[in-house]
Amino acid sequence: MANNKKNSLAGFLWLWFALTVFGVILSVWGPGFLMPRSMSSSMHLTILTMVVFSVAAAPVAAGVYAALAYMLRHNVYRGDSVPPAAKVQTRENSRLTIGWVLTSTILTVFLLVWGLGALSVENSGAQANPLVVNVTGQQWVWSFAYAGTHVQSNTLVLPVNREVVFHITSKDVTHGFWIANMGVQVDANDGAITEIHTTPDKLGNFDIRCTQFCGLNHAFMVTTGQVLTTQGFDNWLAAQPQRA
Ligand SMILES: [Cu+2]
Repeated sequence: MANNKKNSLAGFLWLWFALTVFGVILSVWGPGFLMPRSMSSSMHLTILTMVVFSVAAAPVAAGVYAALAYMLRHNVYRGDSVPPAAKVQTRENSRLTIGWVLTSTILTVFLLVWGLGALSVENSGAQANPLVVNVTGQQWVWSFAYAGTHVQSNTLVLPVNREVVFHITSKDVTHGFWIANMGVQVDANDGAITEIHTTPDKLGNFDIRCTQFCGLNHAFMVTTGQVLTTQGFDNWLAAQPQRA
């Protein structure tokens, strides 16, 4: 009987361990094929945050699934004998209580500190000489005006490795300015200018979508963007028609 109890608890612990390893592997590998390709500093940080949070959550989720499997395996309602783990007193077991309160506290404080740190990195001031792009949403197009020039475009072209500051507004209802590849998402509101910044660091194409339901053609409020080399960007800018 004692041996049986031991085996049964060992099975639970092994399952917990195995599911934790699976969860950690999934957390580290998952973003590579589940998330859009990272093209900016903000998106690198977003993905890193997701990996760290998922790894921290893996043993917790694994514990829940292992406990569920354990209970199903030793089904008291089916008439099996009461499983050893179900006999563990929880309410008056101070060691167990201290253990889970302490673990939960450490985990949540860690997530809070990480989250605040990541937020302050994102909110830190702009670097010297950023590119300023004035973004306007209206039903149902995006337009991008490059500050200091008379260039206005319906596609967003950016130079690589230079910080870009977006000043975002709307001419009508609330829209949502979202560049998935850059980890940039913020509402575009009529009568207000919202600022968000990032530094593109990969060449290539990306999509820009509206994330606030803004009327009939909301689903089609999509445009494309491109990150070019500094020289490529300068050439593109010089080739654009100047609008007064
Ligand atoms: Cu919209």
